[in-house]
Amino acid sequence: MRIGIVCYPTYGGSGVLATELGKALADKGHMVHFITYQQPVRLNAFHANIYYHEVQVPTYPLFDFPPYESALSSTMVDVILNQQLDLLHVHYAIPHASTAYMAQQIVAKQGRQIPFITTLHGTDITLVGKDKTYAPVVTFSINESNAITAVSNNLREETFKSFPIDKDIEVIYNFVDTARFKRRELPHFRQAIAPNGEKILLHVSNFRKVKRVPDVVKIFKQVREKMPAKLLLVGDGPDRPMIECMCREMNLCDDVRFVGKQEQLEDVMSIADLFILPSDYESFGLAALEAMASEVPVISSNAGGLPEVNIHGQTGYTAAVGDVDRMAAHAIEALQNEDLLTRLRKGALEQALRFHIDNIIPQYEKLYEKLIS
Ligand code: GMT
Repeated sequence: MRIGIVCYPTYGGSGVLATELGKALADKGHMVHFITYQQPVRLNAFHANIYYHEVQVPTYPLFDFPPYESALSSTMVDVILNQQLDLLHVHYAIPHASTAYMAQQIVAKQGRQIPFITTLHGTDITLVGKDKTYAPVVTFSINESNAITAVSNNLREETFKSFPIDKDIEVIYNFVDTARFKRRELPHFRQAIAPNGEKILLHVSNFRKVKRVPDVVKIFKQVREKMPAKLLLVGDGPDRPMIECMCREMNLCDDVRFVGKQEQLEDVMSIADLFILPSDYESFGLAALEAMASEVPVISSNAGGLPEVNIHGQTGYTAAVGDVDRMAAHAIEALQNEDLLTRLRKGALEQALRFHIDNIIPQYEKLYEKLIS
């Protein structure tokens, strides 16, 4: 098949998932065309079946807001017609579903029918999409999608609760490439971060409010009071300066390391003992799944789709949003009991294998085939 993929090319989970999906489809012999405003972060190697079409957004003094959506739709039209695409698969509803609809209408005028699939990822529904400034367009373009998928049952339910959707939404879970995310012994790296054998807690995010990074630091403080430990904070975003300040005030700077955005996430995952994700909401929690594939148990909130991924008592622990004490108690319990930690690590890996890339890609292929036929 000839598949056009549209996503945010940055470090966000939706862009990561879309890029990994495109790479996996290309490995299976499909022709994959990424249509994005910059090279997707994880699209970092040449592949004979992958094409990248950059959306150029010309500026003009009149524009306070350059019309990105028009540029994106026009690029989609160009790629659909010139690369004979069979379908478009857009990730994150805003603005990708409405731009796909527009492109679909334009090529229809030229006698080309092309279906588009919208995959909902989370904040496009639960945060941004609900805003009344966007809601009418989001509702319309989701309903006009030829197929809609959501990355968890929770997100499917949230979508039906928030918008009048008149079609079914298929749940196709996110996946992990377990060949990439697998635990490897990296003694030098571990030694550099935890020179005296300290336990390593890890958090990876875009440092937005929804991630509750202050809770990560509070959990770490309680762990640190009980045992030697280090906290690795990976990623960057608006809350980072506030978190740095918080660490200084809590006198934790010697034990907290901010490493910024990282491409070699699998190495970072490999040296961690626990992954912390106390978010206000996660439709899924892709970073937690990647940690679990690396045999790192997860301490998370029980918000959104997280309990579908992180099974309380088996792959780690969940607690109510903001219940820092409970999350810290679970972290301490696991870190102080080697047998328990080993059991959780095994459980985390077993659960990650259920979301193995080979189990999930055929679900997308089946959906594509149904739409094309
Ligand atoms: O978490 C973010 O803020 C980024 C966001 C995105 O769209 O890039 O992530 C969402 O999609 C991921 C991939 O499907 C999910 O794993 C995340 O849970 C989801 N984030 C939220 O729902 C907050």
